[in-house]
Amino acid sequence: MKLKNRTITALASSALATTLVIGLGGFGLTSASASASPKLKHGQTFYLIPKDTVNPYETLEDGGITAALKTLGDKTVVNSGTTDTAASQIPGIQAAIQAHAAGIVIAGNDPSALCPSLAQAHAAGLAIVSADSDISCPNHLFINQAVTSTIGSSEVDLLAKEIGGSGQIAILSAAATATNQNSWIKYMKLELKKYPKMKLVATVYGNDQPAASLTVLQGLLSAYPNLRGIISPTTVGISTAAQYLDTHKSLLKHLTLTGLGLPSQMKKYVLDGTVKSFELWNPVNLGRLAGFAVANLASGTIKIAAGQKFNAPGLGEYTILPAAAGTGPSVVLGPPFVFTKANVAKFNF
Ligand code: RAM
Repeated sequence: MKLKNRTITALASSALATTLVIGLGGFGLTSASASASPKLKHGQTFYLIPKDTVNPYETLEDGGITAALKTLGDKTVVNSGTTDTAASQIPGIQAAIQAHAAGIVIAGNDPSALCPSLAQAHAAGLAIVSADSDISCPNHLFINQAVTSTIGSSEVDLLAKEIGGSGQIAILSAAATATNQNSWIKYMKLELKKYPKMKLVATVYGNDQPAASLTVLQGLLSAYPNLRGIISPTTVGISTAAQYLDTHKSLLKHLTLTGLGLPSQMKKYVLDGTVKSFELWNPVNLGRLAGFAVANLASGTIKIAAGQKFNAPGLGEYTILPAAAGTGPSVVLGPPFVFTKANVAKFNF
């Protein structure tokens, strides 16, 4: 993907906004921008149910949601587990219902296992937004970080460019049930058809836990000594693999790592040459967009229907897209961004 100065400026300035939002404990958005949504209700409570409460990516996203909702005088409660399973998210949904919350923002650890609980939440009148990782149930809006097919295809294209479009490759993913990674992998497989000499030999799952990611990575390396490339579409997987390759540099003679990472975690490995390029979006902005979306739904200012528009102060106006390719009504934050040695140090998320 070509780097565009405009995009760099936008991402970097939103990184600056991130500093303000996070650095000031959530008071970063101005009242002028908040007043852009005069009809929104204030003083509501929302439950945030991330994949888990320990992944730094999820924490950044939740920080963005909380910052956005604070500008409206709303409160957030984060309630999830420490492992990426649907079972660890169900208590959070039940707690939101019990607390008569106005809405839920959830990153699905599983496409369908959460649906019975979410149906109860919908019946109790809660607005439901999924962000980062979708769920397959009706009656919710998905806030997508970027077009799903583009995330998958661009990761394959990045790796193909680096390894000359040939050799054995593997995927180091997150939880085996994660909706987002599985959708991206589906599009990776389609894109691989363009590269007949690149062969996907294995997909392994580190459950978005550093220790488990390291174990499956080591298994991969011993099972496939001729592996030329690894795509890790998870910030936990790619940072774990980068750390391992950094201390086993002889592997770099034949092995290339790419995927989706946080620039703050990957900077060291890009600057020292362990990783050449990887992708992501701004997770804080994804959270801010999800926060304004759930506030609008809970205030009744928009419906979950294609063409409905809402303002996300500081980010712009967004339009709900029609259901397509297995995804229900959704909103897309923007294109993924490629980080390299030339730009990785500019970002602080
Ligand atoms: C991990 C999580 C998250 C994903 C990022 C790229 O932190 O799995 O869901 O969006 O990676």
